Amino acid sequence: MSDSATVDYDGLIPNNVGLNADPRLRRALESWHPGYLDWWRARGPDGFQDSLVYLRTAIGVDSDGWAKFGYVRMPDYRWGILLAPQVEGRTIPFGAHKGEKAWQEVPGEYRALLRRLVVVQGDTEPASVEQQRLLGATAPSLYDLRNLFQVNVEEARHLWAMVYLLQKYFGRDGREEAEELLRRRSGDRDSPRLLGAFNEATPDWLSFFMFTFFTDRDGKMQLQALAQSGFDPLSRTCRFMLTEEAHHMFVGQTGIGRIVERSCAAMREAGLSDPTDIERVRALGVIDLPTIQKKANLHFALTLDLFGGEISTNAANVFNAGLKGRYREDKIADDHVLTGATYAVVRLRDGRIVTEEVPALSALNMRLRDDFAAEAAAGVERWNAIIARAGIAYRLRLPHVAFNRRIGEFAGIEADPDGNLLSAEEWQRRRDEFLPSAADDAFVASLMRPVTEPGKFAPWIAPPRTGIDGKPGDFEYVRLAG
Ligand code: BYC
Ligand code: FE
Ligand code: FE
Repeated sequence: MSDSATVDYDGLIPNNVGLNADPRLRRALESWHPGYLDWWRARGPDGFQDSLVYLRTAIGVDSDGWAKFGYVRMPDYRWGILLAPQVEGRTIPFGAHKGEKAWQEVPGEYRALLRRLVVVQGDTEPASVEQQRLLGATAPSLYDLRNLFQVNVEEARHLWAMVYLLQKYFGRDGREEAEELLRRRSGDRDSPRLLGAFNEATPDWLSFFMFTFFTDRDGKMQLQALAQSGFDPLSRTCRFMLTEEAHHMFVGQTGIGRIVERSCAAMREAGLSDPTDIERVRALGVIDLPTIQKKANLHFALTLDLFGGEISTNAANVFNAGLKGRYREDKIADDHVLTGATYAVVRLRDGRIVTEEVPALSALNMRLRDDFAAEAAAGVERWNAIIARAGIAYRLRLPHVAFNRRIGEFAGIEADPDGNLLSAEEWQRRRDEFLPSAADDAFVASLMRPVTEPGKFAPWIAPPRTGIDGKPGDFEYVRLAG
């Protein structure tokens, strides 16, 4: 058993899980490695594979000094297997086994449930890399290009994190699942990724920033819930993944913030006071706020679907089993068993949207989603503060949870962003008021021209306040290969 905080960097696969002492596992991972590299080259970032990218690489698992920065060619990135340190005497924090010793091996009765969670988590990681594959060609700056690639290599490391669990703890099925993770493909008709949002396109940088703001935040919430797991290796893996996740959401929060800032500044400079005068705002070469709102509507709804149904026996089962907890379970003051507790769920009843108390165990997806929505709303307010500082009368907001859903209570109805139910006809007629229209997408696409000179930014986005790793504004974050 390895409980080491030092990372072995000598072998093919950097790790702190004692790979050298486990030849069977090492062979399994080493034989998965070539297929992984093939996947990275074929489905990872298109181009740029010979460029030197100023990336951070995880080198330890201590809270400070866990990463180092340096120029790396992406295929040479040291994707490693890193677990947060083992907590001595840890017990299962919730569910029917609460208080028992945390599992170091897969509990036989929950093998299938656990495998499913690991596979779903693992599937999203390469999916996001595939979705972002073409964005490098239109990056608004070298700074943004570098951030894209940082997110990509870390999501790919998250795939390694799950593949490690599959290969170490799930034998033959685990090895098969690890192959399947490289085989399924985002958006593929015959072999799509498992969850809806991970089969959507990420066609432009506005979408990329929305994705990292909303969908990576689902990643954070789900990883937080899995970090509570009574299956200790899953908990430790997820705890370390969370250290990387913060940067992904930073990219989204600040990316949209910089777009909003630039749009507002351009309007002021031109003396435009009506942010909904889309034609005139667009003529300035910046993205109008209503289009940003529509993109937010799209990505928020897609991400809400990732939480599963509001009422879910799957969620109750994985909680009872001690496999997946609530967001910050360790900070919640209740019995952590939840028999008899209730939770308020927004539901559809007789064609109306109502709030209803239901057994808390069946509402765990809803609860996690509420935690997500509260955090997302706080992030939106930071964008609104930028708009307010510019003296422009406009507010961005999250749409109602019933808006444009494909999973759960509201999958079968249509609603506007205020939560008013609409007939199918009215939805069709008014769709383009709520979601990006073909014309909106075409306008955003028209702005997507690459800027590759150090320190320069595309005209639709403001520069960041500070550089990565304290670097100055004109730092060459990516040295493009000839
Ligand atoms: N699309 O009981 P229900 C990340 C299925 S993101 C398609 O309501 P459950 C990342 C469901 O599988 C975090 N199918 O839901 C972010 C079930 O099928 P079965 C990823 C869906 O099971 C950015 C049926 O519908 N991690 O890391 O409680 C970049 C009934 O489901 C969807 C996780 O999600 C959907 N959206 O909840 C990179 C954590 N939703 O079993 C990375 C692990 C539901 O009847 N996963 N279905 O055949 C889970 O905890 C759960 O699987 C879910 C679904 C929360 C996703
Ligand atoms: Fe991830
Ligand atoms: Fe992420």
